[in-house]
Amino acid sequence: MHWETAHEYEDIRYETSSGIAKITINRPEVRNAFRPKTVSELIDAFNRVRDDHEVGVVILTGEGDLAFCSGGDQRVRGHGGYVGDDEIPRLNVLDLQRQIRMLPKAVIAAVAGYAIGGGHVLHLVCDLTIAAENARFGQTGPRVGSFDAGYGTGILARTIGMKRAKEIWFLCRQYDAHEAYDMGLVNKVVPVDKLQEEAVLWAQEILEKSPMAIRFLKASFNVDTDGLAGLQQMAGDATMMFYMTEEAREGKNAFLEKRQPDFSKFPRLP
Ligand code: 2NE
Repeated sequence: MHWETAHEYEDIRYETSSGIAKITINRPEVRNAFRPKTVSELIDAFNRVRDDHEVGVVILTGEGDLAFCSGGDQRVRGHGGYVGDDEIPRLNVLDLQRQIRMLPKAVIAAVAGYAIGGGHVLHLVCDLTIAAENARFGQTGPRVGSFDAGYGTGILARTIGMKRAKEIWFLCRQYDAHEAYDMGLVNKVVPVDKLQEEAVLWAQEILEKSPMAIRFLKASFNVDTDGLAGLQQMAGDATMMFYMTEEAREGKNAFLEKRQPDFSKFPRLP
């Protein structure tokens, strides 16, 4: 697989190859912890993914074998959020979580090493997770004076069940890749040196499928959890499809031609 750099960033790498985008958190010196800039770059890269017709699947991963992501960079945690060069405290990773959920393309987390704290929530909001044998999962919030009680708890409980989700948050233990697999937290466990290859294989299998079907399925999995925002995503997808029909075009053309629309030829199916 030959990855081409699609855009240059400081804290992440954004590469593409044959319909797949690979986004790598590149701060191995802090186990790929994110600072506000890291998250801003991730948001920018995911926006590019959304607009890129060529890309159908994203692999989100961390640089090196030691960590996928260790959550928010505690060195820049200030009063009210994580503080960047602009000195504004932010929790912009929450925006990124929503963006990953709303992206109308599949996102696969490829996890080697630690997926901890906010890094654990990041893999959780991805559609699928491939774990390396050395992967370790867990939340640390109550130990380090933090919590993510949005997707961090809600999606976790929906993924592995309420009791296990509460255990993870209340005890702050770590779980290895096989325990995570048994809980339904990850889709597959592979040797560390096979992780990226396996993620690409899964991405390629998804790429062979109908993009529209994947888009609607992803939206449907999120629609109840995301409430009206989830419904908006799904309804927007339906509008997009409707715009592609002759029936919708008749409405637009009639308006532009200053005539009554004629919808009589369009069937009212059961
Ligand atoms: C990730 C973990 C378990 C790794 O342990 P280990 O033993 O493999 O490495 P070590 O020595 O702890 O870490 C290596 C270097 O990375 C830094 C460390 O301080 C250390 O630096 P040096 O001593 O070499 O200078 N490092 C690791 N994680 C960091 C982090 N998150 N921020 C800044 N520096 C970090 C172990 O390192 C660990 O437990 N890390 C902390 C995990 C954590 O508590 N994350 C924050 C959770 S809160 C959160 O993410 C969050 C939220 O709850 C709500 C909203 C947004 C974010």
